[in-house]
Amino acid sequence: MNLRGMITLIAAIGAAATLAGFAHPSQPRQEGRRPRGDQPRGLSKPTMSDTVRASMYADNWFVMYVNGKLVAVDSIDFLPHNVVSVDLLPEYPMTIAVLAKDNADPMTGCEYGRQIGDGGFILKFADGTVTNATWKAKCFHHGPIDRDTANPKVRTEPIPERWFATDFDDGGWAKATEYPQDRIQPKEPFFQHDFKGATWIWTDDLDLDNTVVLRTRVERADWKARWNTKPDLSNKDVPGIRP
Ligand SMILES: [Ca+2]
Ligand SMILES: [Ca+2]
Repeated sequence: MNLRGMITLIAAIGAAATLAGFAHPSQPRQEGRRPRGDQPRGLSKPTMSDTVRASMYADNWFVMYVNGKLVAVDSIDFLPHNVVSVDLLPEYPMTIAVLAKDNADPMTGCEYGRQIGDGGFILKFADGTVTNATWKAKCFHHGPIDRDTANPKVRTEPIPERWFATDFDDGGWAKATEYPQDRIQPKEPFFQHDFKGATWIWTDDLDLDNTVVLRTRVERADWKARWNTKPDLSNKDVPGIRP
């Protein structure tokens, strides 16, 4: 090949490369791809290795807030009994607030007509947090009073507006009562999850206290977030989701 032929060949290769889209580094290789270099230096993001798995089982239903934010709702109101597992990005100190309900008619406190049902709640986080008697517990719906199913009456107390808040004062509340597993008799899903070290809790009346709030605060004095990013989004504008 003479010089002229060589120049023609090089020009042809260049034109083909341009058409293929990878000869000009200024062109994005993929449309819509975020160009590099616009992330602040020193940005550290949380990853799944920073999260902990949380597992909860309620007889019969619960809603859970962590650090004032709604993080889990039992997806099944009544039966079958189920375990709810979610991934949490923990930050300490960590306030956990659970509102749990037994299956009980609000007017009578009974279920299946004139039956008295029992409650129960258990929780384990992969960071070692478990339910036990260090938790606080308070009843907001009790009945049927004196186990009188023939003439059932209930006693109620309004649930405080900010029962889930980190700064809510539960100092006057009693400690939770622990219950042995054979008193609760959990169903099969319980045994398919890791609740080792956790204890069933409720108020001191597993049968008649039908709506309870359970709270605790987990301290980790030496804990520091590995990440330095904060959410830019706000979900406080979603009605019914977060206060
Ligand atoms: Ca009950
Ligand atoms: Ca029940």
